[in-house]
Amino acid sequence: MNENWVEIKNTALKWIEEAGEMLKDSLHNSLSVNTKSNPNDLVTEMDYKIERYLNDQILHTFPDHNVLGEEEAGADIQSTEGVLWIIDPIDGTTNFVHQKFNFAISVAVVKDGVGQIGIILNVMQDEWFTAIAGEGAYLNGQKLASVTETDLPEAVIGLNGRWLAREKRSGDQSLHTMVRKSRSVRSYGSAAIELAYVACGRLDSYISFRLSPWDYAAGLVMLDEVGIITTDFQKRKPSFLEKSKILAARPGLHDQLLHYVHNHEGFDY
Ligand code: 2AM
Ligand code: CA
Ligand code: CA
Ligand code: CA
Repeated sequence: MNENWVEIKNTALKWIEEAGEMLKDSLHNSLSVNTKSNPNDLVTEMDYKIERYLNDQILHTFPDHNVLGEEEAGADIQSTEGVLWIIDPIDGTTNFVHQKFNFAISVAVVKDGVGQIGIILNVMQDEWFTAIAGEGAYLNGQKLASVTETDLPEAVIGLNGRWLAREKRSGDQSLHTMVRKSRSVRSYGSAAIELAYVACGRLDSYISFRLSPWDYAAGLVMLDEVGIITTDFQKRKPSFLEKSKILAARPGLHDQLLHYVHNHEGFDY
């Protein structure tokens, strides 16, 4: 079957717009917040509510598609055969709870293992990052330019301070050296937003030591469209089904950064 990706993207945009309104409305009420793997790993009733809403819309409209989500959807999925939606109902739940700002809905559509659509909505900023494979990436309808090469001394890197603390314990210094040699680092608390920021040039790179497909699937489609190189720390293409380390960077810079992170394979939370 030949899918009409433009039509599917436009349908998804309507659902995501609705979901974004649900999230904005929820900020007026008190939220039930729980922890998952550790005390810093938060989940709210809205994470479940938004994922269920998107899951139900997708399966109602496209009964032969599959859905993989962070909270509940598709926990048994082991293959990217057919059409697979990969969704993160709230990326940046800690921001959602603590800052009520800088959180996103991230939706990707993948067919037979190839990313076709990527949508990231920065909910409170009303910023829509969208991409269809081969058709370019857009920010609020404006086409994003292809990126050019850059070097570490001119680079602003998205990086969570957690990983520097982790390196300190390990005795290694290469990440610290990388930060010192860079122009600056930033940490926004949402992997999807940070990847979108690399796509539109606000960041030159984003690095994370442990992410899941719903954190980066939409970003991958977008970054490919503007010429950003996105791999794990061994320069492999990140998986749509398994956790991965993520190094997204402009050409030239990507190889320079690999040198500083490639020996951090064992790093986790
Ligand atoms: P989340 O908000 O959807 O959980 C925080 O720096 C970024 O890392 C967010 O994009 C967050 O996604 C992601 N992340 C992935 N695994 C995480 C974990 N175990 N705890 C906290 N954040 C996690
Ligand atoms: Ca989470
Ligand atoms: Ca996430
Ligand atoms: Ca999430």
